[in-house]
Amino acid sequence: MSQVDRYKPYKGAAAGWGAVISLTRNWLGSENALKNIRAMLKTNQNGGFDCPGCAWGEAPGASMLKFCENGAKAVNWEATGRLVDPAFFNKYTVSTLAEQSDYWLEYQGRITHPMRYDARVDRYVETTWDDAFALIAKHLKGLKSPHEAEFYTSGRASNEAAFLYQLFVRAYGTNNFPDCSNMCHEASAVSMGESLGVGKGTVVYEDLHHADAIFVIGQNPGTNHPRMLEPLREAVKRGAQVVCINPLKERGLERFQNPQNPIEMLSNGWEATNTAYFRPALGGDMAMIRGMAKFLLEWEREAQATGGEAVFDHAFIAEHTSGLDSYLAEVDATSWEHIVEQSGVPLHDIELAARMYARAKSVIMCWAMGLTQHVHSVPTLQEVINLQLLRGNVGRPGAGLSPVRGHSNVQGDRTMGINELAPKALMDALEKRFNFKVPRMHGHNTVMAIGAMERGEAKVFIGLGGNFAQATPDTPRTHAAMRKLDLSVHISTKLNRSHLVTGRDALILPCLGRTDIDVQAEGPQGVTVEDTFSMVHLSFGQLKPKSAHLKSEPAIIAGIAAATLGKHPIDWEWAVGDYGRIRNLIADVIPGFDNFNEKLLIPGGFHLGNDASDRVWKTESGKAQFTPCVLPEHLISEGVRNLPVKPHLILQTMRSHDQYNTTLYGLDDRYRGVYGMRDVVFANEQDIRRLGFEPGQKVDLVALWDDERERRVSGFTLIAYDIPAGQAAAYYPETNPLVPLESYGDRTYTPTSKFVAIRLEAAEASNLIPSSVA
Ligand SMILES: Nc1nc2c(c(=O)[nH]1)N[C@H]1C(S)=C(S)[C@@H](COP(=O)(O)OP(=O)(O)OC[C@H]3O[C@@H](n4cnc5c(=O)[nH]c(N)nc54)[C@H](O)[C@@H]3O)O[C@H]1N2
Ligand SMILES: Nc1nc2c(c(=O)[nH]1)N[C@H]1C(S)=C(S)[C@@H](COP(=O)(O)OP(=O)(O)OC[C@H]3O[C@@H](n4cnc5c(=O)[nH]c(N)nc54)[C@H](O)[C@@H]3O)O[C@H]1N2
Ligand SMILES: [Mo]
Repeated sequence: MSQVDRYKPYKGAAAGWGAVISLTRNWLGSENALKNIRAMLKTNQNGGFDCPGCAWGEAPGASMLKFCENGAKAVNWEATGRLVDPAFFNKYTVSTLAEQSDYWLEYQGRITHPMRYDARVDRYVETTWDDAFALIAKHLKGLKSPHEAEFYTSGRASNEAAFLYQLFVRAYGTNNFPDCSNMCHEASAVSMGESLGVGKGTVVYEDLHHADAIFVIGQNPGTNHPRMLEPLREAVKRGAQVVCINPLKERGLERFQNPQNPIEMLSNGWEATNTAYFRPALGGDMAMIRGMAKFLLEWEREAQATGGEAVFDHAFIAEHTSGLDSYLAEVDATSWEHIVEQSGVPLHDIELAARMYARAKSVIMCWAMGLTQHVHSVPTLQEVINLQLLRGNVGRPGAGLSPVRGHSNVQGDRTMGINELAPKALMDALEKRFNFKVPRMHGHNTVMAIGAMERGEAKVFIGLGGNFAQATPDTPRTHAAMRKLDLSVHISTKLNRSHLVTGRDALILPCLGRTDIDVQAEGPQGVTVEDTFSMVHLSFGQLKPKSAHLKSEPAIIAGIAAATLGKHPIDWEWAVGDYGRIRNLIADVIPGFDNFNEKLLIPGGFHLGNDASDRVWKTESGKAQFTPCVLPEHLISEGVRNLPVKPHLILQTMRSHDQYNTTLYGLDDRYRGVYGMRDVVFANEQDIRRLGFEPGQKVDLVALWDDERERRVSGFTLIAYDIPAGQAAAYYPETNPLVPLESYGDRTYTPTSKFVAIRLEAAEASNLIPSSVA
């Protein structure tokens, strides 16, 4: 392919024929095509397996085959016939493997045997499960304190695996649970927990059918939650409003950009439509939402003065909320100039958004990483909650708050207690049921765990899934920290970079995936997961495991636990013989899971319940809480500590269409018109020229931060793109070297992956290639 061909604006609709063609290419490239198609037919069906893609839920009673292009890619990727066996590891030293790309590493296939790193030959060599468990136990038992170990979890782990894992770790003696959630929806959990008493979404799938307006903020569902497009389309068709707030015009959402059914004329003559697309500054959402609230307040005061229809839901506010007055005082104190300047959205657009919001009886607010990966993500989300409370848009059909989760069971893992700061009630329940002293101190989150490794305080790392080395910020520094470990252990399906950033000892423990048949002592087992709507359901693998040496995640955890703790506090081997036994333990401890095994017989699973959606507020005040957060003074000076020089651009790091987090399925980003390459940076053509560069030129991106460390990625091609002035966008994980470990959200420790101040420098041997994407 010539370089010119690498940039082609995408003309088709999201999930149209382009998706089918890309899918077919993916399948035909697989050695297991037919089998995988058969497996696909069982995805998200009763008796089948839960899609290992995203956490989006199923429409209740859906009988049609439901899978999306990216879910199919996830299944196909896991179900590959290619194998990474001991012969493979014998062929390559770890240093040689480290020279390969992330794409190449995972493409090699499924890992077949437990492997142990042998530093003398710089290779992984085959080991036995017993030896692997004994090595882990030796290290764990040899630590001065249990807090010298870090237990990471990625959000694919099932409820059963997660529950056993946290039980083992707490019985061992620590709450060091860094997890992918720390880098993801932590801000949703913190803000909602504080304001509403529940750290999870308050809506269920059905609500989408009853909403008069759905706001999609900082989220790219066309790529990351493709099944969400369907209810959005359906909403527009029945006359509901879909409002997108996103600096990039994401394909899939773009259809919601153009006025479709003009409904009424606004007072000042603009046409109100039932779809609209607003493009804020990175991190400008809080100001935009504040502006909407300020308009509502103005209109409410007008209504009160003229005896018109109330804008606020006074009955709801009086009965269910607390803190309105101090919140409104804060709204009054926020100037329009500040709002417009910071949001990057013109005042009349903020007014239009407010009108659309106020016109809708029931509003659902959905969001993802565009809102959660900023310094001020918690106040931003509390502002979203404030707005919803003004009109009683919580705990009513068709209304609510919907943080759209990422990994297919990331929400369930938290429910099971994978939490460095778990609720007291959970700790009490564990202590009572299992009769051991549960540690109560704040454990390490992801950023803290890296710090502990860097200081040499953490000595053992165990990763239940994921790719810690690539998903985390400040890559070279994080890798150096990981290399200081005495032991690193990765429970994985596929080879990834984390396996190559070894401690003195290192193990790769290969596990069954979601698609694999899992047979234990009492026969084939299913696992459970919780989707973004708090629906819990069973998942049964369908494919014969690729190797007789694979163990399930629960079996691996049980093996580690038994070697380390014997039968304390449970007989681990007995528990994994039948996962129904683990579920009975869960039922004893975790609220909402009583009669767990019986409830799973309900087709489609059961809803966990959500106090806030029942208008029961488990907050400090016992009410839904208005929070008078102050708008940041300046985004840049707040977001970037002691900025040494003025940034050229603010960079967001995001996903392409052909990736699942650090897993790269391919090198295209079809909807953004990029083919065969990932080292690109999208910027506005005026910005590119203003900074003295040309589209197509290769540049280095240099992050600005107030320490001595140089943070640079090199040789990125500048793409002239439709992106607001002052902004840039590039792919994760390649740009993680630019995110300083110390740059994280207030109260969340979430790396600020959507707000990185950068300067551009001409790359050496600058190479001009044509590059313009619509
Ligand atoms: N196929 C596929 N599916 C996935 C994943 C995947 O990698 N591939 N990952 C899974 C995971 S773990 C997660 S968390 C989700 C992630 O799902 P998303 O959050 O959709 O993922 P990102 O690519 O990070 O996209 C962030 C979106 O927010 C916008 N944005 C960035 N900054 C701002 C801002 O300041 N304000 C606003 N309003 N918008 C902003 C970006 O333009 C982009 O559209 O997807 C899950 N599903
Ligand atoms: N710059 C930047 N950084 C980010 C983000 C961003 O937007 N920008 N997003 C953040 C977010 S939202 C998240 S969630 C994290 C993701 O962080 P992680 O969850 O750690 O990363 P993944 O890439 O999802 O993990 C992929 C690996 O999981 C393993 N795996 C796959 N399936 C299974 C399984 O069934 N069992 C087991 N045991 N292992 C399995 C495979 O070996 C694969 O290589 O990254 C975060 N990092
Ligand atoms: Mo995520």
